[in-house]
Amino acid sequence: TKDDVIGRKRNIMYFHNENVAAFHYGPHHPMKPFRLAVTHSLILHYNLQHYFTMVEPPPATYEEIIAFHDTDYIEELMAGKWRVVPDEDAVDGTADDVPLFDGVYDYCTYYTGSTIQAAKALNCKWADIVINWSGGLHHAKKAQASGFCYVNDIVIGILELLKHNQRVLYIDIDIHHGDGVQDAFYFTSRVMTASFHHYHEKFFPGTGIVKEKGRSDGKHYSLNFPLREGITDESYAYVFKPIVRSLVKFYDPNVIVLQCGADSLGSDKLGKFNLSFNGHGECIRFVKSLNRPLMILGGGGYRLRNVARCWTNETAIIVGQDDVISDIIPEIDPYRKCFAPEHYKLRPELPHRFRDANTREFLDYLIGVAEERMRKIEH
Ligand code: VJV
Ligand code: CA
Ligand code: ZN
Repeated sequence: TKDDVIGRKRNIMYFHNENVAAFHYGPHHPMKPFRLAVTHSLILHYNLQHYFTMVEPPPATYEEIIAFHDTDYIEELMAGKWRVVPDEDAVDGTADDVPLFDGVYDYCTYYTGSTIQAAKALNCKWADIVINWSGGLHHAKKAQASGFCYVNDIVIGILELLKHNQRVLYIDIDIHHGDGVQDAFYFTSRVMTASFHHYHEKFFPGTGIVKEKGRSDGKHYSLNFPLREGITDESYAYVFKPIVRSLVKFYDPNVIVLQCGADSLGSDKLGKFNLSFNGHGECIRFVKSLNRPLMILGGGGYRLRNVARCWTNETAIIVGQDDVISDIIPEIDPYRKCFAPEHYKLRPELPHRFRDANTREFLDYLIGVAEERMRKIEH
């Protein structure tokens, strides 16, 4: 394909366990696992499965999950009951974010199982690129659920990759800060984390400022790009491309993990950015063009039809079919009615709801700080 100008054709594997889409966080909760069924169906109805090997992986085991998480915490999750923490007033408010719905532990085993098998496929060199749209739950902590995330499949997947790879680069384009992954690897130089996110003191999770740069052996191996609201395709590419290019040059990762949260799109229910399908997809195309073993994960995304559009388009980008497939949603897709308001288009224009508050000076400042840090990590 046109993306593999010098390289050979890249072997792609797609991991999906259909059980993951049947769970429900509860009425009116913004996170809807059903979006994964709509995404998977759209990918199949665009016939993209012709270009990758599709795998239905087993659920993660308890042993695999406790490679990162505390056993006491996981037992709570399995029992479906949070331990009562006396005088912790925060619990009430945040519990709405991470409700203990029916089968919550099983749900975690499905999305995490896919990420683990994806990591193993990269480790064994069965695949050059692996995809798991159900993964990318970047907020879960060692002993605490947070921000719609209970088990951190990304951390568990990276731990698996570290068995065969000296250096893992993690890039996160979800609109929220990838705090759970950053915290897990804050003290090591074997994982470099770079999160691009909206930062505002009132915007969840309230971390991810430039000053968070890693500690001890991990000093300079955490990077944060706290962006202001309304960022456009042009401004985003202006920071993303040079930074990621330098990261690969200076850090020289053996493998890249890319969390592709779709809540950075314009018109997301929780988001505040103005990215289009092309602008978001351009990040995936750019990372792919760097020709390193690559793991593609999902993440946030709260306008169901746009999540399905975004990740279908990005699957097409990965397999090199994005400029070939029709921009009209296939008529045979059983979920086609979901795409009605925008005339069944795959990549409709999205309304710009926020003025771009990211000035050129501010973006240059972010790039400048990051480049200075990156010179310190050269091998
Ligand atoms: O902003 C917060 C925390 C609060 C306390 C809990 N209330 C419900 C909301 C405010 C301070 N949480 C964020 C979490 C965002 C998680 C993003 C996850 C990801 O995309 O990065 C990766 C998958 C938040 N924003 C919006 C909501 N929570 C929200 C939660 C609800 C809700 C409406 C909004 C939970 C239940 C219901 N409505 C019924
Ligand atoms: Ca992010
Ligand atoms: Zn998010």
